[in-house]
Amino acid sequence: MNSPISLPDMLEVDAQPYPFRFSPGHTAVIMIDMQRDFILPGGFGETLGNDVARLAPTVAVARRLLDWCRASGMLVVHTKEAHAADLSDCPPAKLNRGEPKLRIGDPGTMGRILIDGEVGSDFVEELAPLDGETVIVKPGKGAFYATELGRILSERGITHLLLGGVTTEVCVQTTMREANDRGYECLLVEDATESYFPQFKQATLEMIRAQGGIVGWTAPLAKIASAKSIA
Ligand code: C5J
Repeated sequence: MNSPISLPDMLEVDAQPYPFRFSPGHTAVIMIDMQRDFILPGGFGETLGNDVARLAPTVAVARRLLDWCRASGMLVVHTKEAHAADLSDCPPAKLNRGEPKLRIGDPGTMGRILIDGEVGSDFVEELAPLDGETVIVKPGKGAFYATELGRILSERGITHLLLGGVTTEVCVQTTMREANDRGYECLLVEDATESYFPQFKQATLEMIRAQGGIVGWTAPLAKIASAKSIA
C-alpha cells in the first residue's frame, strides 16, 4: 500500500466544461461495479449479449486512479451491484427483464449471476479493495439507492466525488445523477469508465458536461494526475 503523501488543500483540474476544484480531504473516489460479472466472460454483462472485452482496458486506468486517490489520502469507495442469495432485494421487473441467456441468480461459470458472495460478483483482482476501504453492495443501478453511501459520505464531510467504473451510461451515470441531486460536485474520469456501447459512453460524457456542467465535470486521468495546487 502507498503511504499517504502530503497534498495541498485545494487542487484544480483542467476539466470540461471548466476547471474543477476540489480538496482531497473532502473528496471521495467512487469506483462503480468493477466486478467480474461485468468485465469477464461468463458474467451478467455477457449473459445480456454484450461484448465484455470492450471493458478490459479500463481496469488498468481505474487502478491508476485508485492509487492516485489512495496516495492523496482520499476516501476510497467501491460499489458492487449484487443481490441477496434469496433475491429478496431484486424486484421482479429487474429479474424478468429481457431475454438473457442466464437470469440473476442462475448458476453460471463464476457462480450464481450477480449474487453477493459469488466469485462473479466480486471485484476483478487488480481492483480489489484494500483493508479499510468502503464497499457498498447495491441492489440498484444508483449507489445511493437502498445503501448507506449517503450517510458515510456525510459523516466524512465529503463534498466532491471523482467517479469511475462500469458501465458509463448505466450505473455510473445513475450514481452521478443521484449524487448531483444530493449536492455533490462530481467529476467523471473519462478513461476510467467504459460502456459496452461506445456511442453511449460518448453521449454520456457530453450530456454530463453540457449546459455548463448540468450534471458535473469530465476529465481524463492524466489531467487529474497533473492537477495544479491553488491557494
Ligand atoms: C449494468 C452497471 N450495466 N453496473 N450495471 O447493468 O452498469
